[in-house]
Amino acid sequence: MRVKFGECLIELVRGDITAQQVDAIVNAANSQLAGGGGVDGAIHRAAGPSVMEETDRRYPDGCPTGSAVASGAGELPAKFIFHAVGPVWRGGTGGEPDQLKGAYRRCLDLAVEHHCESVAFPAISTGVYGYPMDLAAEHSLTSVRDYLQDHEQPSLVRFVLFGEGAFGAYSRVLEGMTE
Ligand code: AR6
Repeated sequence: MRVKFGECLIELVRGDITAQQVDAIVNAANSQLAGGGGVDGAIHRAAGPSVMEETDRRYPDGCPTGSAVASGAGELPAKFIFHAVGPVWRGGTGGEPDQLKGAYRRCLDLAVEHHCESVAFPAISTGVYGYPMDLAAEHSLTSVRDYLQDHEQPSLVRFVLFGEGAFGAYSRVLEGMTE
């Protein structure tokens, strides 16, 4: 599914984020940038050890929740990896929506700074971090749409969704944005 906002496109696909042919892929990292399971594990396995070496060297203090940092992409087809730290879901009253939106916005700023025309995101925080899928779809798509309407770049933002549930939730929200 694809929807245009001005000159920019938001696209939803099902699949594995490590296989994406885009300028930058986004990792769902933790604030220590210590690696882990889920998307993080898959990205580091596919990219090889140079990525962790680089993040250890450049970001010894990690990355705060709601933000992101950039590295090279090792053996992946992308040019960059943006390591985004989404919030752990604690019921929604601890600022989780603002933190999730902030993580997406910071990645889009990094994309612009690094001259990336295309960026692929996973559904940050919806795995181990427990963010409810419907709310994550609404908050992340709203954040990206607002950014594209304000900045008119990057040209392509692709959400790479792992399961049927994630794809359905994001599709419903994106469809609602076209009405
Ligand atoms: N491609 C696309 N999506 C994926 C992939 C993949 N290869 N693998 C899983 N997903 P998660 P979080 C989906 O847990 O909730 C790590 O240990 C998955 O189904 O990867 O932000 C980190 O080190 C889910 O919908 O990230 C952190 O400690 C979504 O990606 C912590 O998990 C995100 O799930 C971050 O947790």
